[in-house]
Parts: sequence; structure tokens; C-alpha cells
Amino acid sequence: PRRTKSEPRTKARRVAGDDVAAPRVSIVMGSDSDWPTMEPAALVLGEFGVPFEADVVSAHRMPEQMVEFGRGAHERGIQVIIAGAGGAAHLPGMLAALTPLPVVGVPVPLAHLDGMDSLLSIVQMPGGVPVATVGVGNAKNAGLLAVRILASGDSELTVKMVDYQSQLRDIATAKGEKVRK
Ligand code: RP5
Repeated sequence: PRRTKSEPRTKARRVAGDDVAAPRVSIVMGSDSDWPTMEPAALVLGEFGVPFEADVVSAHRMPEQMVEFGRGAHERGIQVIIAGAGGAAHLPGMLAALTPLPVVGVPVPLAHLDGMDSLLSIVQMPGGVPVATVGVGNAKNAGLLAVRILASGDSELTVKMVDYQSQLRDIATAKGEKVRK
């Protein structure tokens, strides 16, 4: 999402920077208050060296900008959208309706209902309009899923993912050894 000078500088935008070179993934969220939940997705993308952008695009509070963003993302070279929202979480589903890109949805837990509301709003999409929904608050997996989607056409990223998975195996093996001792 391109920000004009008059728009507020969000926490998400501060991390991604203003002039990200050709971002491949766009992380968007309904509110700046979603950023602490969404940040792990950005950390994963950074770890894998995937250029990304991040900003607030609210389905309810800025619907015109959401439509503009959703319609134009693929034309700007974005390949995957990660969208997080809480409560009546319409952002991921609306974006999936607007874009031909894969959309990964992150249910953000709010003070009430423990994120069940967000989860059900995001996961229960009608046939034909898919959102790849991760667990409540699990933006880390959203980042990893975006990397895997990109890796299917990017052998360098595939190698990095295989490395990452063998690290997971090593950690699990070490934990198993601890239990056995
Ligand atoms: C949703 O409302 C946002 O995604 C956020 O999770 C929630 C609360 O937003 P704020 O009131 O904190 O801006 O649209």
C-alpha cells in the first residue's frame, strides 16, 4: 500500500520502511493495534530474505483504499498477501474477492471471545474464494506459508526452507534426548 504524506505513519510501515525494493509479499492488517500479532510474519520474511511491505488497510474504516489495494496488488508485483484482522474480520476475505493472488489470513485475538470470532470470520469462506487461514494469532505460520508459496517457483527459497525444516528437526531431536535422559 502506498502511503501519501498526509496519512499516519503506522508501526507496521515503520518496520517495512518507505522504499522497499520490489516487495513480493504484502502484510496488511485492520488496525495498527494488530501489529504486535502480525510482526512475527514480518520477522519470518526478513529471516528468509523475502522483500515485503506492511501497512494498515481496514475493510470497515477505509473500504475504498482496501478495494484499490486489492485490485492493484498483483499489478505492483506482489505475489502473496498476508492479511490479519480481529473481531468481524472481513479484510482477508474481501481481499481474496478482489485479488487473483493467494491470501493468507491471520485471525487476530481481541479482548472478547479469544479470537474465535476472528477465526470463524476468516476461515468460513464460500467455495470459490479461498483464504488460507492459519491458527489464531499465528502470524509466524502465515510468514512461513508465504515463503513456501514463493518457494514453489524459487529454488533458492526452497533450499532455505529445507534448511529451516532440518533445524526444526534438530531442535525436536535435542528435546527428545533431554526427555530420555
Ligand atoms: C479490527 O478491529 C482490527 O483488525 C482490529 O483487530 C480490531 C480493533 O481495532 P482498533 O479498535 O484497535 O483500531 O478491524
